[in-house]
Order: sequence, then C-alpha cells, then structure tokens
Amino acid sequence: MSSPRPQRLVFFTGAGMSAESGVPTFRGKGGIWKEYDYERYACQPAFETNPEAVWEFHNYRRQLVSACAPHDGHRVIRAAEQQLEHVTVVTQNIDGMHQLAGSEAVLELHGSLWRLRCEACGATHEGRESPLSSLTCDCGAYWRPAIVWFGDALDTATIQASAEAIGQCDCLVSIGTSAVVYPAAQLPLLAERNGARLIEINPEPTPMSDAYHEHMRGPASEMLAQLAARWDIEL
Ligand code: BJW
Ligand code: ZN
Repeated sequence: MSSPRPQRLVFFTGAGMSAESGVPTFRGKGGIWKEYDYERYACQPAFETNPEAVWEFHNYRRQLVSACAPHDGHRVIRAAEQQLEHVTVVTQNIDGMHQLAGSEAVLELHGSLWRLRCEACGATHEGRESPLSSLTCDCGAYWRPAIVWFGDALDTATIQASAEAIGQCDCLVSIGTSAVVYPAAQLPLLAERNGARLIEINPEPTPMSDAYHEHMRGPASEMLAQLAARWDIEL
C-alpha cells in the first residue's frame, strides 16, 4: 500500500550502501580496516611519511571500485530524485557510485576517490583512470587524494549544505552507516528539529538507532525497493 510521499527527502548513505555493488565496507566482516591500518595508508601523517604506500592503497581501491557498478538501490534513489520534489543525497562514500547511477544532487562529506589535489601548487585533477598514470603533478609534488582522512577537517561548504538539506527535510533515510565517525554521525539528528521522520536501513543496529522512528533491517537494495513501493516511485 502506498503512503504520502515526503516533500523534502534526504538519503544519508554510508559504506553499506555500496556493499551490494561489491565495494568493501570499512568496519565489520570483510571491512577494509581489518586488512589495512589507516594510520599507515589513509591519513595525512602517512601521506607525508610514505606517499607511495598511501598511493598503493588508493590505487588498489581505484581498481577495485572501477570494477563495481551501482545496484538497484542506487537506482531507486535516482528515480526518487527524478520523481519527487526535493531530494538530496548526503553521502560519506568516496566511491562515486551514486553519481554513476545518475544522481545529481550528491553531497560528498568525505570527498572522492576520483579527485586529486596538489598541496604544493594548488592544481586539481578529476578522473577515473585506474591505476593513476602518474602519482605526481606537473610541479613534481605527489597528488593527494581529495579524501577526508581521520584528523582532516570536512569541507565547510559541503557540511553546511548537508546541514541545511537535513535541517529542512521532512524525511531522512539513513542507509548502511555504522554511525561511529564524527561529525557525520550526528548530522541526521538535525532532521529532528524539523520534526522529520527518520528511517534507518541497516541489517544491524547502530549507536544512533534509538534516534530513528523506523528500522528497516535488511540490505539496502531490498529495503529501498520497499520504500519505492510505499512512495509509488516507478523504476
Ligand atoms: C549494510 C549492508 C547492506 C553492510 N545494506 N547496510 C567526536 C567524537 C569522537 C571522535 C571524534 C569526534 N569528532 C571527531 C572525531 C575524530 C574522528 C572520528 O570520528 N573518530 C571516531 C571513529 C572515533 N573524526 C575525524 O577525524 C573527522 N575529522 C574531524 O572531525 O576533524 C576535526 C577538525 C576540525 C578542524 C580542523 C581539523 C580537524 C574526519 C573523519 C573522516 C573519515 N574518513 C573515512 C575515510 C578514510 C580513508 C579512505 O577511505 O581512504 O571515511 S573513515 C571511513 O569511515 C570512511 C567512511 O565514510 C566513514 C564512515 O564509515 P561508514 O560509511 O559508516 O561505513 P562502516 O564500514 O563503518 O559501516 C558500514 C555499515 O553498513 C554497517 O553498519 C553495516 O551493518 C552496514 N551494511 N552491508 C545496508 N547490504
Ligand atoms: Zn602541483
């Protein structure tokens, strides 16, 4: 049975959203941090000490993600964007999977695997070549993945735009995040101020589950298919 569609909807996504595409999550079974210590491969001090090791890890992930494709859940989100008034995707994911599915209103809280910047001359580069053909910028310095690593500040404009969309929404659907990384973990709570309905999609409970009105305990693709039916979103 269908029910009224949200007027302003936010999808708040984490690594579990991409799990069914074959992209490993960070924590839990098969989580990437089990195999790779972020202090050696994914933080600014590691990049400054051993950029080659950091690049080995990031090139590995570029290749891994390149072989993955969006799944039906990403397509539900894209369809919602096309058929509902105001839809925003706020993602912690760096894999670009929402954009591959065609989503346009995507705010990337933790940056992107596909963007690079040079901290020496300010140059930037965007592209999905995997592995990267040259690890260095024309000026000779190593490219730095434009990813928000632990200890990095999040981009102010992105966090503001996310807070605004969440603060104004009447429904927030959180999908596939363990809700342990801050400040991202607390952003969905801003939706409460507007009296929004909070729905959590995750096979497991999270430290933020109590803040949600509805828990859909299952994989993203199946749970999003249920929401599509509920809101009469055509696929
Ligand atoms: C499924 C599924 C299926 C499976 N369907 N679901 C306050 C309190 C405590 C600590 C801090 C705090 N504020 C800041 C901190 C420190 C730190 C932090 O949060 N630490 C905690 C871990 C303790 N935060 C930071 O350092 C942040 N920066 C910061 O605050 O800067 C301050 C500053 C200000 C001014 C100047 C300078 C600094 C930055 C955080 C950056 C996070 N970056 C990473 C990527 C790094 C590397 C890389 O990729 O190369 O972002 S870490 C990693 O975790 C990645 C993710 O986006 C993020 C969140 O993970 P996510 O998405 O939740 O994934 P998982 O794997 O944890 O969970 C997957 C979920 O999916 C599970 O729940 C499964 O059940 C579920 N699932 N299959 C649906 N099919
Ligand atoms: Zn440069």
